[in-house]
Amino acid sequence: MAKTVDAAPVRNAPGAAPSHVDAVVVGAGFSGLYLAYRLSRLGLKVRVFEAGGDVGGTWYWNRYPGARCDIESLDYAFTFERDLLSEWTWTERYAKQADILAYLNHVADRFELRRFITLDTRVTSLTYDEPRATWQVGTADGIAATASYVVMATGCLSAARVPKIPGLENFAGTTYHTGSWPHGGVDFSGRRVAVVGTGSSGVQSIPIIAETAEHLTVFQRTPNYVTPAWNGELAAQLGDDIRANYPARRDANRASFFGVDLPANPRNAVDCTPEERQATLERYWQTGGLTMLGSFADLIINPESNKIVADFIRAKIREVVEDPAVAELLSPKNHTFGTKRPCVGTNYYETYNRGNVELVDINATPLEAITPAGIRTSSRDYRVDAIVFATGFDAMTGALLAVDVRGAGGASLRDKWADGPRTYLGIATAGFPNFFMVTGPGSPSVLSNMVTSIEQHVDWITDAIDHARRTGITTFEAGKEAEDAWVAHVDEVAHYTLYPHTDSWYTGANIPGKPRVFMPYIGGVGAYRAHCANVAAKNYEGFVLSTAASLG
Ligand code: NA7
Repeated sequence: MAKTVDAAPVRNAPGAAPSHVDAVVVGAGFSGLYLAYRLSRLGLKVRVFEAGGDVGGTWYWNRYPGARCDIESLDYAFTFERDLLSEWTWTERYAKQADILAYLNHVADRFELRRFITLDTRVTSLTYDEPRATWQVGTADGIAATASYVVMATGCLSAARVPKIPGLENFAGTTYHTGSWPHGGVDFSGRRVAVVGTGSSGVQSIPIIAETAEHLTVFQRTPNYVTPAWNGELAAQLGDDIRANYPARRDANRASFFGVDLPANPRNAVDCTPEERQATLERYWQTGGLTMLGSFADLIINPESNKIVADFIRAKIREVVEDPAVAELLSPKNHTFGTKRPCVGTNYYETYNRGNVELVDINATPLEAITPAGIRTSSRDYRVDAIVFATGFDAMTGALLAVDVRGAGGASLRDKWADGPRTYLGIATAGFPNFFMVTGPGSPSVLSNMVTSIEQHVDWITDAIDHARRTGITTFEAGKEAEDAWVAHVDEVAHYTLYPHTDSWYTGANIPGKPRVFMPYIGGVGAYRAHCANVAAKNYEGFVLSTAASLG
């Protein structure tokens, strides 16, 4: 896709005052693109800064073999413009990375958004100038702009993380992280490859890497529940039918629990007979993808019900994997189904039946060091030419706190969130006026279809900024009491479920030293959406809105 950036980069000549815009957006993925669309159409002067070399966000960076979305294509797409739906053809049930990236490039071109975007520019600091109610936007080159509003569209899974393993710098081969994959692709043929990590990225890439690598060794710390994608061509007829009924489908997604209208069984597993449970679970397994989350109403609140689902998946693993010892290693034991991000796979378990694939349980034999020739565990050395780190992200807060954000009185966001993120609605945080987050911690975000949640947040934030401008409000800030109440509510709802009891990136447990807080809001997308709308309708209840006069 040709790059047609016609914007003058907002880099200032030495000594020149940085240009002032109404709103700076950080990031040009789904969120940043839609913000550029909405804010510019309100007549605001907007500037988007993007660290990458092009638009796309997650889908720009995550180019690893097998990368695809595990929300169905027709649901993982913008809904704000009906024509977009009819003019874009998704060819598969689950779109691959290249197709989603092409779609986002199409959106950028179609709505002429590139003129608002400055690429290859990482925002490193955001400093609030209280007397002027203005944000200074810092990059490696200095202050790039000042803005009345800042909106963080930095994504929930964008701070890629390679674990600190002794000796990594001495490795003679090549290392990769799935979240920052080389643009030209990687040819693994004839190479001995290691994959570290078996989350979604590992689960998607392992089967593809195994097809070309001479030998693949998978280093597994936690086995995950992997349900089958049953990906396939999206028949044109089906696409047409869905398009015809699209408004209803879109509305159902918006009102649903997960932001995608998964078939949800209203019955509790514990109330069903063994035969009914088996038939239900088989039906959901055959539907595939993330639908298993809807198989029983009580599976995320009742450990007994959850075990019924988990046992079913463990039995499936034993059916597929020929070596019983490997099947046992692949079977999750220490966490409940769904409370760690479930993975969706194609030929994942089957891959372990290949002669060139080996599974290493690094709980039994911990990973001790990287040597020049490969990986050393407590029991032996593995000789490899390439190491793929599918080791995930500093999720939800990582990209936000990578920026040195200083709010009113010079207060640091990193300090404020030292014991865990504190937000009102996952949209704003007290002490940081005119600063908004798209899908921030405390919102459904990663527990939902991200596009549904992104559109809702962007609409809410844009409407709030529009309201402020029309009514002479100069500072728009989360109130401390409302924030405290929201944080308590997020925590209370979380503890009604099994989620907080599992170590996962939802709780920050994958990052050594990160405070253990269940970060997303598990109250459901539909209920959350209604709550946000209600807050807005009550003149932004819980926010502190000030006019220039009231600021003195
Ligand atoms: P995830 O889901 O965080 O998976 C990372 C994997 O890497 C997981 O299996 C981790 O094991 C493993 N890991 C992390 N650190 C280490 C170390 N130090 N040693 C060994 N293994 C390690 O990231 P993904 O990129 O797969 O998926 C991210 C999301 O993208 C996904 O959930 C979807 O929403 C899309 P652990 O489980 O922590 O024991």
